[in-house]
Amino acid sequence: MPLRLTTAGESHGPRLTAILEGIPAGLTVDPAFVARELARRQHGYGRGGRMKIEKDAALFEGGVRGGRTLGTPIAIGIVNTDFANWTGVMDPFTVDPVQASAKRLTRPRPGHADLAGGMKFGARDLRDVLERASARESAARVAAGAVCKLLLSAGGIRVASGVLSVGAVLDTQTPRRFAALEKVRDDSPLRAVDARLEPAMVAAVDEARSRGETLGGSILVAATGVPPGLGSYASWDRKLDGRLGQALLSVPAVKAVELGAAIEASRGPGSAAHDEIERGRDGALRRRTNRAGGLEAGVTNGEDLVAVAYMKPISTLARGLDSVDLETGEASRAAYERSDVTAVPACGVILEAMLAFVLADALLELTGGDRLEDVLARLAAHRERVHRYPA
Ligand code: EPS
Repeated sequence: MPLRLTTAGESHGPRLTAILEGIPAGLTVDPAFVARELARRQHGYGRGGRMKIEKDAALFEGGVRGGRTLGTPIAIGIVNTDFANWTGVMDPFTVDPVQASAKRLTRPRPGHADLAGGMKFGARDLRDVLERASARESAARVAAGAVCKLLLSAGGIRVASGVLSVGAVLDTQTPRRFAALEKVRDDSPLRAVDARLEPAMVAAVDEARSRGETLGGSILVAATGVPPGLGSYASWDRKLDGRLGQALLSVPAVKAVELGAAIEASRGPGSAAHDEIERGRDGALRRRTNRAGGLEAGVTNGEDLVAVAYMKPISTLARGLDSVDLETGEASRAAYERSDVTAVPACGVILEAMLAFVLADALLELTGGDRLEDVLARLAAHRERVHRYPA
C-alpha cells in the first residue's frame, strides 16, 4: 500500500511529528488549508483548559518546496506550547526529580491506556504511558490528513463529518448521507449534523461537567466522488472495508464503526439490505439506495462512502472511578488531571483525516504514479471506463 503515515511525540513533550510518505510530486499544498484543519480539531464545546494554551500550527520540514510536494517524505512538526510548563517533567534528558514526582501518576484511570500500557512496558510512573496515549497525537494525523485531502480534492473526492449524538442526545432524523454533512458548521458548538440539536447537546455537556462526568457520542463521516474499484475483494488485508475499520477504530476513544446501514441490515431480510442496480439516464450503472455505505466485498462501488463511528466517554473523570494505587497497593480513586468533558466534534475531524488517508492510499494503489499529473490522468481514464462499463 503506497502511502505510509508515522507520528511521534508526547502530549507535553517538545513537539509532535508526522511523516507522510508516498504522496506524488506536484501537489500544491495550501498552508492556510492545513491551518484550518488543525483549528477545526481544536474547536468544540466541552474541551478543557489545554486548548486555550495550544494554537496548533503545522511546520513543514520536509517534502515540500515552494508550495509543492517533491514526491519525498513529507515531515510536519507541531509544537506543544504547553511544553514550556513541563520542561522539568518531560525534557528528553534533564528531568527534575521534584517536578517529575509531583506529576507522577500511579492510580490508573479505567478506560485509559494507563494500566494496560504500564503492564506492557513495566512503567513505574504511568506518565510514561499516558503521554503518548493522549489524544494530543491526533493533531499530527490531522495535519497529514489535510495533505491527503488536498490530493483527494485534486481527484474530485471530498471528505466530511458531523456529530450525530452527544451522550443521550441523538439525531434519529437525518439520513446518513454525504449531502447531510454539507451544512455542518465548523463554528457551531458541537458540529451537529442537525443544528437544532445543538442546545440540547450543550446542556448535556454542562450537566455532565457539573457531575464530574464525561460524554461520548457518534459521528457520521463520509466521502463523495469516490470512484468504483478502490480496494480489493481478492485478499483479506487489501479489503477497503477492513482497512477503513482499522483506521477509524485507531482514532482515540472510538470503540465501534458501522459501515453504511449495517446494524439495521443485520436485523432485516436481504431484500431490505442490498442496493439494487439500475441504469441511470446517462447510461451508467448505479444503485437505487446506499445501504452498503459505498463498499461491497471490500471494494468501492461508486456510491458515497458512509460510516458512523462511536466514541466512548473520555476516561478522565473529575469524579474519579475505582482503581488501585500501584505504589501502595491500596484501593483508591483513579487519578484526575485537567481534562475535556467531551471531544466528539474533534473526533469527527480526526476521523476525516483517517478516512482521507485510507482513500488516498487506495487511490494511489489504483493509479500508481510518481507525479500528480499521472495520478489524475489515470484516475480520469478509470472514471471514463467505468462510466461506460461494460462497453
Ligand atoms: C488528553 C488530555 C487533555 C486533552 C488532550 C487529550 O490534555 P491535558 O492533559 O494537557 O489537559 O486536552 O488533548 C489534546 C491536548 C489535544 O490536542 O487534543 C488525554 O489524556 O488524552
